[in-house]
Amino acid sequence: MSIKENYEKAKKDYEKWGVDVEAALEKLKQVPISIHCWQGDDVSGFETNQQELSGGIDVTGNYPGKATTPEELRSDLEKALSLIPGKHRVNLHAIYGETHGEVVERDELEPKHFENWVAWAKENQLGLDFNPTLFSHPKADDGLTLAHPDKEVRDFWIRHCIASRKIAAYFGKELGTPALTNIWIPDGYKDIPSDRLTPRKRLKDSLDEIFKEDIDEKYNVDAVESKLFGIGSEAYVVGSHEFYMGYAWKNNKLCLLDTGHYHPTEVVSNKISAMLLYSDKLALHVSRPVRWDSDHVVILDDELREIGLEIVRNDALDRVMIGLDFFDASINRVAAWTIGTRNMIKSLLYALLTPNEHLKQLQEDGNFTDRLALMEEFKTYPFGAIWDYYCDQMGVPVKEAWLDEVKSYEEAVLSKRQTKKEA
Ligand code: RNT
Ligand code: ZN
Repeated sequence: MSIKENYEKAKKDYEKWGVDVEAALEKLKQVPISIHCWQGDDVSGFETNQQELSGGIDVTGNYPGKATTPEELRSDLEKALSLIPGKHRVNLHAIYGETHGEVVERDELEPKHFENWVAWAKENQLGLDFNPTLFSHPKADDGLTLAHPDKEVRDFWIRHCIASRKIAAYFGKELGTPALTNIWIPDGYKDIPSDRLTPRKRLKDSLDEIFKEDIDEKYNVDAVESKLFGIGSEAYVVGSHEFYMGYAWKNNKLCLLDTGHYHPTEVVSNKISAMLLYSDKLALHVSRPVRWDSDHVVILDDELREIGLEIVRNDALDRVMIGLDFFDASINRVAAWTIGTRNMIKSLLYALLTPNEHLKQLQEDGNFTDRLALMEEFKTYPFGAIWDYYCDQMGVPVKEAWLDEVKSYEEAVLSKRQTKKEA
């Protein structure tokens, strides 16, 4: 049977439950995923005086062929994007600026250092998002930045964050779609603090300074990302969930929830509906923690499906800014992007093909038997046939065919990089 025939047959199964499959695919096409550039080079960036990765995050693995120049990274991203259905966004970090051999301090970064990215985004019809980089830097070596006791250090990072928001506004203006600027800082302590409040007061003040600079939300939208612990900040993180949730809601900023930043049995899927009751928008870093905040490549597991369902069944596709955040250096990096992003999209499709209204009604009626029975049965509905058809329609490889393309790319491009380096 052809892809189309399989699709037509599968469609009937879903239509029996009142699911409009065509409308679901139309909706799915409109949802941009913000793809993080940093999977392509293990969060290295292109700073002239490049520092080792710090901030309590870690990338493990040494799969050959990582991007070491902006051209390589963009080429790898293009490859991945050609294997992912839909129009998406690329999420940059400040360390990905291009200063052409010049040392430019982070508080002096300007839009011009990102003009190649913008030109590329225009060519590829992509939106861009942004992050100030408050790690991998001598001024972050003691694990404190915006909450640092030394005002000079704080001021440096405040200036960097303001510079970043301006760069993001430039993206927004040039590309006609607002950039999301997400502030994440590593600040915390390895061991039990004797004072939890003072650093939090300082972080609050620093954020106030950063956001004093008024930037049109047509061009830039701000988010803040919390965390539970990091390597070296096991006992205490200044920017905890409650800290940023309070800050965001009081100051009209977006809360960004990273799926690896909560207690092991605490899930982001259960937070979405609660948070959307009190704020218009929410941002996500979809990641996969394995025993810790390990940032494994996103797979189609229960939690990813539940996240997709929560976004779709609450009609929040335009209220939740979906971004990805994983970095695995032990596998082909283009494959990592492709796997993770295709899975994110699959979870949304799965949710769009679920008869959510019917299931909601069962719950209202107290019919928990049918609720459980149907939710389980829908798991083995012919979802794959609809997904294949969607990929085909969107002009990207069907099923695992994308893997051959990654392998050819590895042979033709990535493996040459390795040889070049060894030579
Ligand atoms: C770290 C945060 C943060 C980073 C990126 C590189 O725990 O998740 O979002 O992963 O900024
Ligand atoms: Zn994150």
